[in-house]
Amino acid sequence: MNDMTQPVVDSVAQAATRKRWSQAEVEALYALPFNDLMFRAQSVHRANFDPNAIQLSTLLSIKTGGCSEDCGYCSQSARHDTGLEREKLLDIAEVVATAKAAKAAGATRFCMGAAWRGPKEKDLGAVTEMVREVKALGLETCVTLGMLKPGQAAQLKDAGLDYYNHNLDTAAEFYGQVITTHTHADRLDTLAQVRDAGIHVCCGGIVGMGESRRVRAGLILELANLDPQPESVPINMLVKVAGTPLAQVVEQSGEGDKSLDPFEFVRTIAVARITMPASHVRLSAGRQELGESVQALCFLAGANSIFYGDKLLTTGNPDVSADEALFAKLGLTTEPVQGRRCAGH
Ligand code: SAM
Ligand code: DTB
Ligand code: SF4
Repeated sequence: MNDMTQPVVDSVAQAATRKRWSQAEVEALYALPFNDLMFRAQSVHRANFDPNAIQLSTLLSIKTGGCSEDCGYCSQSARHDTGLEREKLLDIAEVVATAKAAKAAGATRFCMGAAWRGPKEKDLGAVTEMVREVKALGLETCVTLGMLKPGQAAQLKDAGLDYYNHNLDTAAEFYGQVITTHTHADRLDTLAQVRDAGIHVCCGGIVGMGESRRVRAGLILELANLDPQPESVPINMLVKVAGTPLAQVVEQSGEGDKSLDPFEFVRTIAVARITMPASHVRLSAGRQELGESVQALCFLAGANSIFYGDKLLTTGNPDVSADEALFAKLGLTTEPVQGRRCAGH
């Protein structure tokens, strides 16, 4: 591709006007020469956001382990022997103390995760109280509680919830190879309930589970064709947790114990950025394994959010001090709450 200007103009204009992407169009983005893909992603990113500002979300597992579901990647499923201890729902005081510390460290959003198929009514009451108290600290609030029943999203909205995280995780065609205890359609149903309640949607997925590029493109396609598109799109690199079925499958596959090629991960970020121009694309699980250079490529490809804090839910994340050092090296700044820039800046 010699004319470097026209494709960018096309992609920005089309992204602004188009309603639906096709599988072939998303696969064509993946197949671009790496430099062309990065240029297009950068152009879309700069038209929609400050290219040097990163949004920081901190995660806390408020209910760990013992989950009824069989998600093949997850350390918290009761069906996998990962050595993780099942815990009770945390006390509100502990959650608030952790949220205060996250705010002091610079996070603007606090995301509370529970290892549930979905919340029981009694548990939802406790979670809505956590949302109220965390919100009162001046943090944006996010929860990820699994599948919702009618009326539950409205209760969360009333408590002041800003975002609900519920991932499609992988394309519909591959879903049954990863999870059998609920369906891809169930996930879409909860996402619709969240949207209807007026809560911002945080929805993404996982790559590196042994899926093909076609499946990765299918995931991005499904996310980009949600209408409206999710405000936040976490892209997770599989963390291979010992004792989970997927860690075994990936390690025993023809690729030996190799992870997904890092350039394929960067391509996924770039394709997400191009197809979802106004969404925050979050570099999520797997940052420790990616290392500084690949993370820098991800920021260049349009990632503009991270999970910030020494732990994800049950696995490790880069230390806060390591992230501060990386941000300093790259001249990155942190985005204030509601820091999205208007197109055209
Ligand atoms: N139980 C709720 C649910 O499944 O929706 C919320 C918590 S669940 C742990 C949230 C997300 O974390 C999953 O949808 C998946 O995308 C991600 N995740 C979990 N384990 C992971 C792993 N080992 N590697 C990468 N991402 C993972
Ligand atoms: C998301 O997409 N990734 C986060 C958050 N949403 C809840 C969770 C990552 C979990 C990684 C494995 C663990 O720490 O248990
Ligand atoms: Fe349970 Fe969520 Fe883990 Fe699936 S991803 S096993 S639903 S905690």
